Amino acid sequence: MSTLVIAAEPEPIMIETEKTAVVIIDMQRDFLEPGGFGASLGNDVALLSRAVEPCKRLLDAVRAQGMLVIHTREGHLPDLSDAPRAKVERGAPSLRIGQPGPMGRILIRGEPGHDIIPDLYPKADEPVIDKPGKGAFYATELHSLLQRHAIENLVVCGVTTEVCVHTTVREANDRGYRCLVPGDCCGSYIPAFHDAGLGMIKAQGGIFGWVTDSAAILSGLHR
Ligand code: TIU
Repeated sequence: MSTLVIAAEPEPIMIETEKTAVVIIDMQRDFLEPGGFGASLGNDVALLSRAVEPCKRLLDAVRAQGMLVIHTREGHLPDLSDAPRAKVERGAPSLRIGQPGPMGRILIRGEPGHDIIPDLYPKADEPVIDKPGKGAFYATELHSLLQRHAIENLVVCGVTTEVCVHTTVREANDRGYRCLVPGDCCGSYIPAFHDAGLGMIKAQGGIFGWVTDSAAILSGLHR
């Protein structure tokens, strides 16, 4: 077991690699590519692409260490039985969840748009958590999976910073996990919300967790 000290705000954090999982939130074509759910809500999806390379570098490094890597995907069953009406009713009617788009039905499990982008594709042995909500703990097996692996710390990456990353960090914090968020491995359609989201995590002595960047984690891993 190796113990890492990672430079972070509000203070450095010490983590044991075997008790730490890297969770990559929703790096799906539906959020990062034109014609998907993110675009249907009126967003410029190109803003998310800057998180891809840092995530890739981090994944390469943590995979080499044998750390647990978990991916999540937001999406719904084809019959929409797990999609609340309040969620489906958002956005222009022709572009709502379940409607056909260039990458298949929007935000529906099994459709091309629901898949993870090729650059960050999960390895065969990495768990993929399908989630109907914004948080990765709501209505999923994530907590029991982490408990089975005796995980105490999460490195949370992905999109979007203030929506699914933030909701997941809040859920994880209430369940007792220490959350470390590398800001350059996260992205938002709204840059000010990205900054504010990271600010909220580390404020008040780290009320939800720690904020760092991929370079600090890589340097902690290689020290
Ligand atoms: N709209 C938006 O910013 N995000 C989402 O709907 N889902 C995730 O963040 N994955």
